[in-house]
Amino acid sequence: MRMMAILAAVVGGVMAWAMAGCGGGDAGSAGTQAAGTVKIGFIVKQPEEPWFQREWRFADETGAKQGFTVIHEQGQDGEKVSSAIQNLATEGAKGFVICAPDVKLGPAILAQAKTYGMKVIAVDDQLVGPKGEPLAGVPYLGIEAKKIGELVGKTLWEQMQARGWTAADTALCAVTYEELPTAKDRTDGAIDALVAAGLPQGRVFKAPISRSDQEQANTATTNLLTQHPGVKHWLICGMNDSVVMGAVRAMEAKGLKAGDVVGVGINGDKVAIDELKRPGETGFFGSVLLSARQHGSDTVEMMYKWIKEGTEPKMDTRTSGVVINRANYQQVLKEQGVE
Ligand code: FCA
Repeated sequence: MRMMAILAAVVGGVMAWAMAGCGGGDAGSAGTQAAGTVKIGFIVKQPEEPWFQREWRFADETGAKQGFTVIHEQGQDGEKVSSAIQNLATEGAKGFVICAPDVKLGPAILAQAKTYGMKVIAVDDQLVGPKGEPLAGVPYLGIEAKKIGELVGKTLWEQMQARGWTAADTALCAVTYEELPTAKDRTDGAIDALVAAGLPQGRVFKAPISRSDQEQANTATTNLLTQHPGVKHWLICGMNDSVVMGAVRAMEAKGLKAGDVVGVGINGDKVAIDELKRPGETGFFGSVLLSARQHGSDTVEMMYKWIKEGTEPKMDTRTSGVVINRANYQQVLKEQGVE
């Protein structure tokens, strides 16, 4: 009986979900190809973010090399994701890679994909089931979030030591987004590494946000600064470059000097690179450069083999990152073939 009720709720939810998508999508196809060519969708939660544009670019390149078409779709919210999936079905796509706007949409996304016989791979943000567990049957490629966060923490600690700052004068502003597991793992990693190195837990202050967004990070940090006016030097961590940049800008606006702020982002995307290129002082120290190439390229390649040869992708793939700063970013970007 209980099972039936759950089933009815799920089916009802899926129908409402699919109906919400009747408006159609806004595809940006990567060129016209011969009939019979495999088409793969690539849905991203924040198309305006440089990280996702990089992923798209590498996915396109791999498609062009291997002879399949990548269709870009925007999925900023549940309705848009649903429209995107419907649009992909109309275009004849056999599967899609997705970074969803909310990982809890996982079951609805999978159910809708199944109605069209499409395969799903999650990238960056792992889709979850009803209890927050990784969604079964959906391969995932993401970052080693905890380790990358630890690398941020280690870098912040090194900078704190290099500047001779004491724990009494210094605090960590951790811009947290704890509803998203990959974001929580990143900031937890940074906090753990700093505390393990010697920063007292009492010097860790969280500025919570509810989406990866520079504006939100800016507001949350401004509020935090108001609560802790006595802190002389700030360390900053967050889930990515945009978020850390939002915090850095909030500190600048409060009149903190660049020399009293060390922010380390994650992604190594345009937001970070533009800041590293800027002449003069800024509190944005560096970033952990991730491999957008692996994320964009490997996911579509895995999908292509899955569709074409029936080769099931590895269920869980994690990628690593390297620290970039003003001194090494040009060299590292060149080595990695970015920009
Ligand atoms: C998340 C973030 C992106 C990037 C990616 C690997 O989706 O929103 O900025 O860090 O993970």
